[in-house]
Amino acid sequence: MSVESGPELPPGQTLGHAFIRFGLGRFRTKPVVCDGPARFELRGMVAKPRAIDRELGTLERISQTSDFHCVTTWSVFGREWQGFRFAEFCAALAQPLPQAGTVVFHGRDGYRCAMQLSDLLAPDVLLADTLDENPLGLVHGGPLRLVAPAHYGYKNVKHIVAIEFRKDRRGYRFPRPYPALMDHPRARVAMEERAQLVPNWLIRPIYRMFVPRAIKGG
Ligand SMILES: Nc1nc2c(c(=O)[nH]1)N[C@H]1C(S)=C(S)[C@@H](COP(=O)(O)O)O[C@H]1N2
Ligand SMILES: [Mo]
Repeated sequence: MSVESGPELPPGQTLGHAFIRFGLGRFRTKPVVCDGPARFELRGMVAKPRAIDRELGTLERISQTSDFHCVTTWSVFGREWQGFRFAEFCAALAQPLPQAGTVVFHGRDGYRCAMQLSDLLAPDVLLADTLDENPLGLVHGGPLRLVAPAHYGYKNVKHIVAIEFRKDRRGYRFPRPYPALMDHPRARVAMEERAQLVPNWLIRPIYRMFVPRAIKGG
């Protein structure tokens, strides 16, 4: 029996399958080197733009068990992540300027996605380097990824190479060839903010059709 809804499942989500490597088209299949320590460029409206690597180790290490919800309607429950709180990274290392309101995460595979800075300060938002006690590898976004459980999977950028603080979203586009409409500025799972303008009753079945292909190709 497939579970279509339940007390713990957010609206429109299904408990489908194991936690697989998931990605959109060319981003999923693009070869990515993901070994070595986490290292990324801190860019934009911050006190001091620079490369961040060992500095991350000065932050408190935390473990968190959270659920994961892909916008294409599959969910997985209870994965244990380890890493650093984004809020602490912000306060201690990034130190964004007062005008900064948006953060763009860039992945090694060319994928990128923006979130509102205020959403990223929630205590369950992590820069994660470990999943279920194993270092993050190719499948789940090594060496460092974003984990923002209250937001759809597409906001949880994997293989982070740059974190860019911006004033607003102008000049920022969802990665080609995907239309900007597929990106919601907040993408909160509980509010079912899957996309912009397109209604959920239409987008759910369309996304569901793409899931088997995305898994198989991975
Ligand atoms: N760099 C990068 N990050 C990404 C993606 C991607 O293709 N490339 N796909 C996004 C999507 S749509 C989802 S659902 C999650 C999937 O995470 P997983 O591969 O760990 O299951 O990663 C997100 N972050
Ligand atoms: Mo996704």
